[in-house]
Amino acid sequence: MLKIYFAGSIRGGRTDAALYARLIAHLKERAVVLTEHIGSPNAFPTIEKNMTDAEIYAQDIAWLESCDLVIAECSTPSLGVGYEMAYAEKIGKPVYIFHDSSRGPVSAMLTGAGYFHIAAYDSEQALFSAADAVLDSFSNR
Ligand code: 6K6
Repeated sequence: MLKIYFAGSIRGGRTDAALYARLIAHLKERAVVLTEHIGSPNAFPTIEKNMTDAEIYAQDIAWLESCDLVIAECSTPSLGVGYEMAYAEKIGKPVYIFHDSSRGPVSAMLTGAGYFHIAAYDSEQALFSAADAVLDSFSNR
């Protein structure tokens, strides 16, 4: 089964945590999501009390190395998500970035890189459909 590394903001802000959870549940109908915890309803820092930062980093890098693709929801800017996307680019993993069109463009470092697949969405249904199209393209490979 396809292995997805889902990236979303944690310390950058949990405004979109419920959206991450719904998108992760949708993706899990067809794929394995390695990073299910990103949708945890608990607010930072409650969710972090069981792991050191070094353990979090090591686990996430191992998951990035083993995934088939990265899907990042970038409506809430996050330093960690930016780092993960740059790391994924360096190791050649496909990266699909989704963001809410009403909340402004994503960083020029992403749009300007020429590497990332970037799509703005204007409704949750449009986001799910765009994610489905990504999964379709992988299942046809
Ligand atoms: C447990 C449950 C939810 O969160 C935790 C512990 N914290 C983290 N666990 C796993 N990955 C993390 C954690 N904190 C940050 N990350 C990684 O960085 C995730 O893969 C996110 O995509 C990204 C978020 O970065 P920040 O800068 O917004 O925290």
